[in-house]
Amino acid sequence: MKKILVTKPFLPPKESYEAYLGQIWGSRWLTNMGPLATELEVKLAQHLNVNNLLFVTNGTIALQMAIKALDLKGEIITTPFSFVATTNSIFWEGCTPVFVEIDPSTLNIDPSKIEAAITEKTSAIMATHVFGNPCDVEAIQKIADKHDLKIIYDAAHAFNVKIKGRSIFDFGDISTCSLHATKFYHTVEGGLVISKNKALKNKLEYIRNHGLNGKTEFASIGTNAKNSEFHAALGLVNLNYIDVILRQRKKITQRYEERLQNKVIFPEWNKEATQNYGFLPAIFESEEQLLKVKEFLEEHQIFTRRYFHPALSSSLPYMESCHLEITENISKRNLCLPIYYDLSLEDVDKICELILKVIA
Ligand code: T4K
Repeated sequence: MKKILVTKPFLPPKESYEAYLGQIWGSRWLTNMGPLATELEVKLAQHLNVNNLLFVTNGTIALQMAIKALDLKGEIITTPFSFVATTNSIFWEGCTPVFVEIDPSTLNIDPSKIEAAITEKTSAIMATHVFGNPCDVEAIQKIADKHDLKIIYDAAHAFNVKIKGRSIFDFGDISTCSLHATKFYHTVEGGLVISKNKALKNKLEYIRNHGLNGKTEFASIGTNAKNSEFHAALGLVNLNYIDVILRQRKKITQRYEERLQNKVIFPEWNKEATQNYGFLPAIFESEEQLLKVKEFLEEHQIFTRRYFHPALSSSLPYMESCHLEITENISKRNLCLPIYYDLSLEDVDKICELILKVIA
């Protein structure tokens, strides 16, 4: 029986990558923002139609850099329904995460509950566009303006998504993205930091390179968040496949939706936004039902993932637990089903059939 995992990284034809290897061997420029990393930054900024984009090592350091560049202190309001990197980055930068409930239909932070969590120590809101589904950016911006707070969007899942024709990375003070192998578009390991103005971009550029401004002068504290020519090369090749990957993932998503409609709940997508079909979250009636489905699929060598369970608000050993009813409920019932570029529709049918056998 063949194994089907929740995701499988896209790889282009080997020869297209090898062509870049020739260039790297010729130049002996391997890292420290070489020609390929620089070219990738330019091409990504064009593709996404954003200014002030930086290519970095991964989506986690991108978040840490964002907190550092905005000089955030004290409390940061955030979502408990995300990958642990969102909360970790807040802790890592010496700030305190304050969790706010999610909206059970979109799975994103519920803007109507943010104001009640604001204290005099709050410096920012860090919200995740979960599974690439945009948060209510207008409502969040209004709250931030009223209380003079910064906004960081963890857009790790949201590459290529647009809201009313505008890149999702264009909202908030800084948006970050993950270009990890498991993502819709990837550079093996990689991340992006997109900031709203040139001054912030300059600051982030220094931070990315040890705080150096030029060769000997230090502009600020810094870290090493530079990515390599090898990663950039794969990014350059993969950029040519975005449209075909998107088309294929859309077909797969639609097939799941057709087969499973009225049997599971799919999160409500932001009506003004496009999708990238990066994940296939399905919410089951109960945790018990989800576990039965998961186990049955595993018996057939099909592996799903409980992104994001357990909820961050009740599971981190370095943080006091808090009980958030809606988040915990969703977190127990959400299962991410397999989706990747070369998953066949026949396999999707088979997965759905098995699921229906359990829940019908
Ligand atoms: N913010 C959010 C909201 C995020 O979701 C993430 C990362 C970040 C920030 C941080 O970004 P990065 O620092 O990672 O750039 C995975 C990814 O490692 C992680 O990037 C991602 N989110 C998270 C949602 O998922 P795991 O621990 O679930 O990955 P793993 O190794 O279990 O892989 C998942 C599946 O993919 C497996 O079934 C096997 C398959 N796989 C994986 C890899 C790495 C392959 O077939 N080939 C591979 O090379 O975290």
